[in-house]
Amino acid sequence: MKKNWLLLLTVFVLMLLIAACGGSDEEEGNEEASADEGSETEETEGDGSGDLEDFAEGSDEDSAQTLRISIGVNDKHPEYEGAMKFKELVEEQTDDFNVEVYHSGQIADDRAAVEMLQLGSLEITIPSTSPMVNFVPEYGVFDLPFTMPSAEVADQVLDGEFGDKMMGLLEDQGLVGLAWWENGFRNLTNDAKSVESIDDLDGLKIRTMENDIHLDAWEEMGANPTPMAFTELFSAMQQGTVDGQENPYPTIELENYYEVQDYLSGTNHVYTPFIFLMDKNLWDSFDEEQQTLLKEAAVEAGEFNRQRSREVAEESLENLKEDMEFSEISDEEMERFREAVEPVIEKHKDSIGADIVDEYLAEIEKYE
Ligand code: TK8
Repeated sequence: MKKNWLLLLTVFVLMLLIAACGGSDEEEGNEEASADEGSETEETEGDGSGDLEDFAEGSDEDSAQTLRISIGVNDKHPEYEGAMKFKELVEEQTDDFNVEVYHSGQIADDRAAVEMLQLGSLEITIPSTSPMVNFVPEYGVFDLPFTMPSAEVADQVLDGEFGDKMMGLLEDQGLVGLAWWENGFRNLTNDAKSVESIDDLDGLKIRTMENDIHLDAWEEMGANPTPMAFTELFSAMQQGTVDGQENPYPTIELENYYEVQDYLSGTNHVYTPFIFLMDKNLWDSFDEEQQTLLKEAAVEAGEFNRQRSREVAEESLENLKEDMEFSEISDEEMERFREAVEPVIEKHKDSIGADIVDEYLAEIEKYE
């Protein structure tokens, strides 16, 4: 009798054990499936451009540090091409990092992305310098209208002592600047009328970046400017909240602004750099070899971005002339634009820092 009980008990315990083992196999089955799924998705995308789900996951513990890059423009833009070049250069040289690129402001607009770097919730962003005035007022020097004569002079000023000095100002903000990239020369578009003279700007509602110098400049030129994040711009034009905006030709074409704007004017009123930024705490956590690799990759990818930006700018202007009414601004009219904004340069000299403005203008003259 006792033996039977013992036998029964053993069988019962065994069954329990088998049941427990059977459950875990099942789970294992699931993980493999999802891993397959994950890699499939990754495979299909294959270009490392992540989506928000990937973003939320961040880096997996056991392997490479994930460097997530946030940019505002879309995946057709020369800035996106540059970011993918950076990914390629880094991942071909080391297994320490894997780079994910989030375009079209999926994660945040320029200003919010910089704040995320400061909070340590994002690794890299490459914003225009204009929203950076909200963090480092000296960056307003790049927004002084009609000061930069050409992209080539811009390269020399940015890649020289002045550029290094401006990068040095980022550290107090918990940021590190690794390279200067190109957004480009900005031009005006609108859906109300052709703009060939400063008088045509009268009352035109223009979206500007979140930057007081741009606001003051357009006001001085007679327009009615309103600051807005890039991520809100297309729908604002579609809904008629604004009449127009200003951006380089690649952005106007590749973000399809010609679908909601009829008139394009070759104002070339400001040259806007992009700046490649990283969270300083993260940067300080890397060893010298890793820092050198990332810096060199950011600079090399930046050179590629600049070259592409200039090629695309030429192509975009030709394409846009097909879809929009293009107005060249005459020299004498351009002179009137310049005169109109002179008070703005004077007004903002103090907020930027008179020494910075003088040094910047002297550097431009040196290379012109
Ligand atoms: C994209 C912006 C954009 C800029 C603007 O994030 O806001 O108009 O020219 O390129 O940086």
